[in-house]
Amino acid sequence: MRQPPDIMPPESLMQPQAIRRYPPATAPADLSIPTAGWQSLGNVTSWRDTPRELFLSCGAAEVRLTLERASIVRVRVASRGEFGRDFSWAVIPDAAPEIATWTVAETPDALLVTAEGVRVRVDRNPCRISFLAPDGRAVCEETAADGAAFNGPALACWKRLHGDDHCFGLGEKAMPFDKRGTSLVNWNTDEPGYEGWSDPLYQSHPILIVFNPGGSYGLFFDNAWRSWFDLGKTSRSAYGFGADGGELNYYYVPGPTAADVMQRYARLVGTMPLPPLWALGYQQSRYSYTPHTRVRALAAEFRKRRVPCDTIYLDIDYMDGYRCFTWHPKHFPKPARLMSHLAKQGFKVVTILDPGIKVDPDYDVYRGGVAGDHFCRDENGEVYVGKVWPGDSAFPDFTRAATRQWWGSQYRGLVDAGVRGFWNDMNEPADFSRPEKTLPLSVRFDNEGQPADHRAAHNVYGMQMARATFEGVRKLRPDQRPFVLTRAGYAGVQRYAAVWTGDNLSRWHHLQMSVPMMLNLGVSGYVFCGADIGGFMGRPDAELFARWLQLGIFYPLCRAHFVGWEGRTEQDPWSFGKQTEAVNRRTIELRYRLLPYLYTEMRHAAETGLPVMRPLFMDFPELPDVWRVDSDFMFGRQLLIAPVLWEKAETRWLRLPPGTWYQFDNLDPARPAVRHDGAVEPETIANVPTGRMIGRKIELAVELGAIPIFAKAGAIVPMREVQQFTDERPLEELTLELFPGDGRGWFYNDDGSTCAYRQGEFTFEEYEQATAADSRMLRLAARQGDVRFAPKSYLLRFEAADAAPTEVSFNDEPLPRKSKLPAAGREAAWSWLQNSKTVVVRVSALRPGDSVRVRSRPRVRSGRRRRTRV
Ligand code: MIG
Repeated sequence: MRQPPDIMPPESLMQPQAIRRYPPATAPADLSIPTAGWQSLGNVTSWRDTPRELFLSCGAAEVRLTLERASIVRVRVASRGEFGRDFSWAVIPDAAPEIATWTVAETPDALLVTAEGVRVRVDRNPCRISFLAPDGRAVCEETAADGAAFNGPALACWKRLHGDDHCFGLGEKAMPFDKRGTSLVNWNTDEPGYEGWSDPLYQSHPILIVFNPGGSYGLFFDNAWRSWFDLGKTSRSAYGFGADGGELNYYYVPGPTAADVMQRYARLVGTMPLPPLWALGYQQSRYSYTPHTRVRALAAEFRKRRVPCDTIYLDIDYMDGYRCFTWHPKHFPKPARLMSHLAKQGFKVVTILDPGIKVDPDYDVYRGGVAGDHFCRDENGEVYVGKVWPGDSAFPDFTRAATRQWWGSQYRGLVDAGVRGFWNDMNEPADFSRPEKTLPLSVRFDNEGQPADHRAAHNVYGMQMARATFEGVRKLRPDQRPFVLTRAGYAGVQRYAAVWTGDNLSRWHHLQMSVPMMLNLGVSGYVFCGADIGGFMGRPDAELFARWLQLGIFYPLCRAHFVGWEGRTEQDPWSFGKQTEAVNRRTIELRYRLLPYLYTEMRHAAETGLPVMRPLFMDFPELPDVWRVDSDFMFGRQLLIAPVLWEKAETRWLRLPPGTWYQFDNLDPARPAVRHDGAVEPETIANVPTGRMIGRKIELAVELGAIPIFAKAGAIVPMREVQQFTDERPLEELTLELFPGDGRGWFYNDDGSTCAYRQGEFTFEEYEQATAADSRMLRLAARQGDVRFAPKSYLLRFEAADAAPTEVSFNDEPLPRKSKLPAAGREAAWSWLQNSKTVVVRVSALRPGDSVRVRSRPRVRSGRRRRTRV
């Protein structure tokens, strides 16, 4: 076997790979690197350990294992024995360093590493690394045919797949929900009008979640070069990952549940910061709303028609010749005046920026960029000039700290004008002048002080632009939470920005596809995401837009956006006629009614890293074939959504997960909640124990206005009245939707926009619900924080009641029954709503420990004991 001796260790120390596998050949031609053949790691020739590390020598190659935070094990392999700089764009410093240690035991064939929560077996001949559960069960193994492999600068690693492993995560992918059997590439790409299977797209998240009903794990390949994953495509029983260069550097993230994996991964790369409340309202966008009179008219239309909306986006045409940080002098002559006019009506404006800076000596940002040496240079040291919207453009080097600071400070004008949010587009980075759609690979980057070419910097470019924006805006308005939206990113970008899934199409299958895309973004740690509602390119009809909106109110980022070519229908909620206008209004109103719940769940996500829009396999791993469910999902911890994703659908069927569920379409208070039994575990089928759940198929009628929603038994869902924008009125009364069963629920509240919540200026309430044969009880179990943000009154809605109760009591004191409830703030009272089968109770401020009980039989008085049956 011939190899260039300068890059490969002596042949005797490396083994040719028993099974040869190659990265998928989907790369543009100039990305392929001449290779000398793949070779895998040879035998362990020596080793030593410390309380948290294990060093292995395999001839000239070196392997390092480290015990990281949260029982995560890191593996680094240097084929020539030399590790480069230990640096990551994704991994954050450990906020709470643990002092966990491991022990290493030696056998003739292997080294056995034991730590809390994880075990590792290193086979010595040849060197192969397997991960085991604490009970010794093999979770993620390497056989002699697998393991680390090198080919010149290219590197790879292969591991076993079990028959019942399923592959999720990997961020933004237009691939099937379960990615087993596919291969895919991470190379941020501007892909307008992508389709199912288009790959790669705008973002790179090399975090794989291997779901197995018996125990899941994660594999984070922290390498920002062009990378690939082959998930059982080349070989049905193995998966591999690799990159064109950089280091073989990955993290094994133990489960056992998928949620455990996500929480541990969040410890590594961080979570999204809590967004401002307004960013959770409905957002309206168009390419572009211009001139300013049109923006004013749009805003007025929302308020006149009483369609709630918080945010209007200004796309590239607001700028002067697409020069970043400028305004078009004719179309937007007085931006500050426009902003304050809109702010008075409750609108927040988000403006777009692209990285390409127009080459124009009369343009101060260009001049400043040249003076500060902020632009990327080609291999000859000249500023690289590509082509984007402004024509000839230079590209700031966001991998350089000084450039990020400079960029961040440029936002002053926009911030001062009253712009509230910042949209970063085209930051793959896109370059129209090149066939490969991005800068040449030879372009140089600072790479955080270790100069490298575009191959090393490409996948983090967008992330670092978003970071520069986030950090800059935070500095300019230190008391306000920034809102940044980015198109490109790399693992960890969730710390700086929300993401939308780029240029989708106004087609039914794009609506369908957006669900698995969001779910996989969510399990990849990217909580705050959305797709362009209605589709960006093409034109939806009334039905598609209405259905898309009905799904879109459950995207954490709820934004309608489209290309607005003149003379074609707009994509506003009222653009499709009177009938769907009413439907769309009700749909958006539901989002606003749900805000207390959504905000609470977003806060939970910001703390834990767990997604808000979550796949059923997360909560119900035991449900058969749950890895296939890519159209139903949990919205937060209490609600299951079964969106209607098919044209002209009259019915919608689904299988409910285990437990009892209450169908409460549109969360419509006027209608009764309908009880359904979910999947059950039959003891036997034909006398053979199955150990498997049987899902019950149910079929629902879904007229155009219907949004099928199911609350799980015991669910407690905090809601409020409709507002036209999120900060129209402070929350006075909180509604708690209560469904029979035992359960817990939560409510989080704060000022909605500043960072004071970090100093304890928030209220967090935990409720507890218990249901017995003849009574239902709701209790405020605990309250944390500042009572200032607690509700002044509560409207408790005990849904799905059989009949009018005989008594409703507050802390055991009976409350008066009224045919109509008194206004909030008056006396506490209850009422029975026959049509919706609801017991409504209004009480004023609750203190921890306070409870409300609904009885359907006369109370057993104290003194008289109930007979216990023997
Ligand atoms: O080359 O700014 O994905 O949302 O409207 C197209 C214009 C540039 C692509 C973005 C899209 C945006 C559009 N942009």
